[in-house]
Amino acid sequence: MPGSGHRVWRCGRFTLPLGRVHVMGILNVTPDSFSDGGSHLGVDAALEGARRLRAEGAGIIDIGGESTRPGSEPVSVEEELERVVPVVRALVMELDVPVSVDTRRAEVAAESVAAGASIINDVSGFRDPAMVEVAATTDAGLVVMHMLGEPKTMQREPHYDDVVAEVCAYLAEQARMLERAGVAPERIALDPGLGFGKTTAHNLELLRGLETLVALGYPVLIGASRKRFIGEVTGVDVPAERVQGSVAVASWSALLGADVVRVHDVAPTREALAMIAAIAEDGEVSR
Ligand code: HH2
Repeated sequence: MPGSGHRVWRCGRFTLPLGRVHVMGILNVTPDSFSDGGSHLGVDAALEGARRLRAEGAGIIDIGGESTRPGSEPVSVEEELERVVPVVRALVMELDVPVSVDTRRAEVAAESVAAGASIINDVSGFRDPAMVEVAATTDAGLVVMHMLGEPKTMQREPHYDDVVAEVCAYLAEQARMLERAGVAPERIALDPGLGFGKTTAHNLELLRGLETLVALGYPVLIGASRKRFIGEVTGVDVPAERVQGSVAVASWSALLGADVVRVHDVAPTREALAMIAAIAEDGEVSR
């Protein structure tokens, strides 16, 4: 796979070597994922989900307490804190794996890091100065994602003159801004935000042009798993059945130099990546 050399992604107490692809397993603690029940039931169900992801070989677990699907309404900070922080705390106690928190809220990010999370995954790309402050005052790894507008409105006729150039320019500028705020560059990973204010054609163009993003020199994360554009290409309507299309995108991304893939279906993704690694003869077949 193209050149990550001996670079690393620093995420709190974890230093992730680049040059092999890390699988980030998705653990959504939103009510639509784990139906009704109080917060205790939420923690138990989340722990069980995390154990399963880990057993399948996830190297990072990403916890999200707010749905960012197109058209979704934001939840209150209090509710997000209640959903996410106890799960972070429980997971960090039980599993020796970097825990990532998928949030746009500075309070949620700060409390999650205090509870042991190692990565802040911000789908709004650290636009909020309070988020930048949290980034600068912790040592967590950061995922800086590109999103056009807000989840509620982002799919209303998104337009770009050159989607690859615009997304890369935005991410490079956000990375520079974080570095100016005092964040070490080895902590920063970039994500083009597939499906976040992008048509199917935009998503495909971003994947085709992935090397331009990789060339910026930061670790690159790709989150395509089960997304609508995969359904549009493959004709598979049910998100949970979009496994093959999702694995294809993860494989393509790995070949073009992505460092992390964020997925629901960890086991099949790992199998595909192991096969690619074996063919590439980099000696890391057991990833
Ligand atoms: N996609 C989703 C959520 N978080 N984070 C990053 N860095 N990159 C992504 O592509 C990304 C993300 C949306 O997917 P999902 O978790 O399946 O849905 P929801 O946000 O509704 O929980």
